Amino acid sequence: MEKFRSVDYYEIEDLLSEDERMVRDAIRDWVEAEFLPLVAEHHRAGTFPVELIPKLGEMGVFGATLRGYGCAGLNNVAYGLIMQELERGDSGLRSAASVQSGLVMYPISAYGAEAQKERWLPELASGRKVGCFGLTEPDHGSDPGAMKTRARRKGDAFVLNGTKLWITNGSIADVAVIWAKEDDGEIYGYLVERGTPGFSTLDIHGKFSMRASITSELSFQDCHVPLENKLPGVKGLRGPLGCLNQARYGIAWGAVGAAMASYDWALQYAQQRVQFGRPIASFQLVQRKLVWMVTEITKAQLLCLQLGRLKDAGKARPQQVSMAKMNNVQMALDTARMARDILGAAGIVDEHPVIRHMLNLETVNTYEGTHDIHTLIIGRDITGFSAFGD
Ligand code: TGC
Ligand code: FAD
Repeated sequence: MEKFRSVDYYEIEDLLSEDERMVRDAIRDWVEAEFLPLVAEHHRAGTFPVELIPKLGEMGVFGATLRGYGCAGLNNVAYGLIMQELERGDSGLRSAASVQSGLVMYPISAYGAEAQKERWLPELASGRKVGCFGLTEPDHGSDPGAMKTRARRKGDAFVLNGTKLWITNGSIADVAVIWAKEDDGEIYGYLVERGTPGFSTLDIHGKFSMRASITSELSFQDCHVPLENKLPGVKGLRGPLGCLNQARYGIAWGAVGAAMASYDWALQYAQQRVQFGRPIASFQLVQRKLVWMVTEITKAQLLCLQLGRLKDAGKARPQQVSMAKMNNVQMALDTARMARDILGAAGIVDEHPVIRHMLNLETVNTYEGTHDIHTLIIGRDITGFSAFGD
């Protein structure tokens, strides 16, 4: 079957600039030529093609909206289109890019000292170095404000103790952005380098979702981090949550990519698969599913395009990002499940990409704030009442 077509039912193409289209097409071509031939094997093996990371850097994917320090300085719509194309390949590929960009380079750029920016941003932009982001803990996922990880000042170092769980790229990261509480009860960010005594990692196995992505546990046992590795520009939960705005924005676009890939595949399959002497695409119930998918994909495309324009104008609110993440990921998950159904038994094997997208999207629904947490963020915004108890 043809790899990808392009879902554009509402001529959204015309709303993009030539530069935005060029960036998208370059990433799309690369994903088709270099990534798709590898992904099924990595998915089976539960590995990530780490050798592609410098290539992503070369293409300007990492920290693409940042200016200077070797970053591409693209607008947010172009960045979103990159995320869409990477996730048409696999959610794990988009994850690697959004963690590096939104969760590692963004906090260094927004909250870091000049020396930290000069040291890390060019290396991360080029993909010569890899970063990870440690917020979630075994006992604190949706409620990171209650984290247990502690950073205590001792002489010329902060001493970190605690555990971070479910950390993308944890074991391959050269630098980990770790969020911990000091004795004043406030949360601060620290850059912890790989090899720092007291810092160890362990990969999580047995995943049925995000198999082509590395997910790790990070442990800190009396881990001494130099004073100059603290991010000086932020204090409180607003620090990590500010980073999540960036990554959630990328996920809203990425989910559309996974949905487009699933829909494209199901449409072609339905046109070719014959039952009762006719292509299954001719049956009304199959058409209803395909129509639902293309309609919801179109609405999601418009949602994230307008969000990108708002972001470029400096007007996007975190609650609007929550709406796009919540809606688009649910849409993508429903699309992938319907596409899997249209493929019948063929839908359960990895010869077709649909089941891989479907399983990945279970994670995407959960990470970066679960679907229900985003519902409650929007609920708080529109009603003025918090369901979180504050
Ligand atoms: P709350 O009282 O709402 O806020 C505390 C402070 O933070 C500020 N704030 C934000 N700032 C920037 N951006 C946002 N989106 C913000 N949301 C809140 C807020 O103004 C306040 O500031 P200040 O100065 O007044 O103190 O805090 P809360 O404890 O009630 O929590 C609210 C809640 C539940 C919405 C929040 O904790 C939350 O979003 N939970 C979800 C956790 C989450 O998303 N974790 C993601 C971990 S990283 C990850 O999953 C990476 S996956 C990577 C991949 O592979 O792609
Ligand atoms: P919980 O918070 O325990 O939630 C369990 C269920 O309870 C959910 O359905 C949730 O919606 C519901 N719930 C919780 N609170 C409420 C409430 N107040 N009202 C209603 N329902 C509620 N984290 C990082 O820090 N860095 C990473 O790089 C990272 N990468 C990840 C990669 C993968 C593959 C996965 C699976 C997770 C990753 N995470 C990462 C962690 C992720 O952000 C958390 O899993 C997520 O925030 C949810 O936390 P939890 O799993 O502890 O679920």
